[in-house]
Amino acid sequence: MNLAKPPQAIAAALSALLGRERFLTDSQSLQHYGRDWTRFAAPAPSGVLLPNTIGEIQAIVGLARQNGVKLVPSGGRTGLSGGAMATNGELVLSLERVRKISPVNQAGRSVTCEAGAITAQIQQAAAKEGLMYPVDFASSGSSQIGGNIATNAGGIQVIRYGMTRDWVTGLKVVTGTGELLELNQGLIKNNTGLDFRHLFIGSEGILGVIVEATLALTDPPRNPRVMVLGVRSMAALMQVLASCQAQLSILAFEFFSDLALEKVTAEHSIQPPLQERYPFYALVEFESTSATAETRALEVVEACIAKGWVADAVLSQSESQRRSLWRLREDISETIAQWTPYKNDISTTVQQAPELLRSVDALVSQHYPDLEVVWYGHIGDGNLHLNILKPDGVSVGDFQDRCKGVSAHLFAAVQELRGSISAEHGVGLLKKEFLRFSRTESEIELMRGIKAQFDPDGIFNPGKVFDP
Ligand code: 2HG
Ligand code: ZN
Repeated sequence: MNLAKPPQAIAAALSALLGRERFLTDSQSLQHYGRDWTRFAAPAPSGVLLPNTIGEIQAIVGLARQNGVKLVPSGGRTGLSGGAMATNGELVLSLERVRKISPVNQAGRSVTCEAGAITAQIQQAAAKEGLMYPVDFASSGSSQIGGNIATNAGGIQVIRYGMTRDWVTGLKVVTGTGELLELNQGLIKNNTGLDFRHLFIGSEGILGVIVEATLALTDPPRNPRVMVLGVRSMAALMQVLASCQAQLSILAFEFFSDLALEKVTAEHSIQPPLQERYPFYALVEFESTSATAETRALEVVEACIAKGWVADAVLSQSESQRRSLWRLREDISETIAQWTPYKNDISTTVQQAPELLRSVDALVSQHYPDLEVVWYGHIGDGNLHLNILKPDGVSVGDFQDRCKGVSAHLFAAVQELRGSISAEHGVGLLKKEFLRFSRTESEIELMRGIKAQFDPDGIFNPGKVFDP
């Protein structure tokens, strides 16, 4: 690893500000804090900063600005596009100590928390008061709310509750000038010109650093139940989605392929959910609000079986069975990480999802006949995760080069459908060379202009999303 050193002048000032225990330069810390969950670039930060307060963050930004030093804001580093990677001598600005969660506001149904608060702890704080923060995903035990907001994280119940953006009612951010902005103050109603909050949500740390957020909360669903359905084709999957949408109170509609199921069941030594194997599985979660809701769900499944769309099904009979069925879907990403997968995270409108599936399927059979391809995702949101597994004996570099060649075809197909090359993981380092498949040159130029307004010296997360 290339061990860059922080410039002398700033090193002395940072030591004075944070002390040696909160300004780390040992190689283990640089490795740990310099990377996220992606494995395609080597971490090479020059130091790691662990501020305790927003005031310290402002002081750090002031020092970085005076000395031309770059900062990479860093949360739980569970991202999948390299947005929190520090690969070029930057200082990592970790939010992990700035993590206070204030008491839940019952009347306002909201909670204010500092950026380093862990997502699951916010969910627990809300649950204690009988409320719910509904943006949920497999990494919620280690992801931090600031990172979720910076990437506008999605997850497994977007079909019902939307993305992170839909739950942020207030933000405090420190911009590239060191100024602290308070955006929307937790207000539900505020029509006073441009809403900068929404520029920071999904900005991937390029405009400044999110330091605090106020989040809206909602009621938890009543009696959620999960069904796993064996499905013979992707076309049938979309018919099942339409039936469930029309007749059930859906909380999630996810899918995974048989190879995804095979990997997860082998990894955890568990039984597959159905007696036989099918090419695809739909995981449907629905709210069972009345005595008739379960009967209605069974009727929907029976009708789908009669039409030939569903081959077999299982319905959770207890909370523990519901959780076990969810693990079949939620554990896929972590299970396949051992194959250093090349990840695609694409979307179209839901109505165009069958077309997306068809064209992606054709490209996969043409370009990857020899490789293991794992399909899964939030198909109820039109979002598909396509993971290509690296075969043994092939270097990460060679594998990535081969997959990137195919990405150009894949993203052209996405562009044709006016979809997105990054539905929920962000652009970061990994997808920036493909950004033009989803955004026009003039839009990217506007983004550069907006960055220059908030971060005139370009100190925040340089080289992420687009080149300067
Ligand atoms: C999921 O939906 C996550 O499980 C991760 O967004 C997807 O690893 C992936 O490709
Ligand atoms: Zn996902």
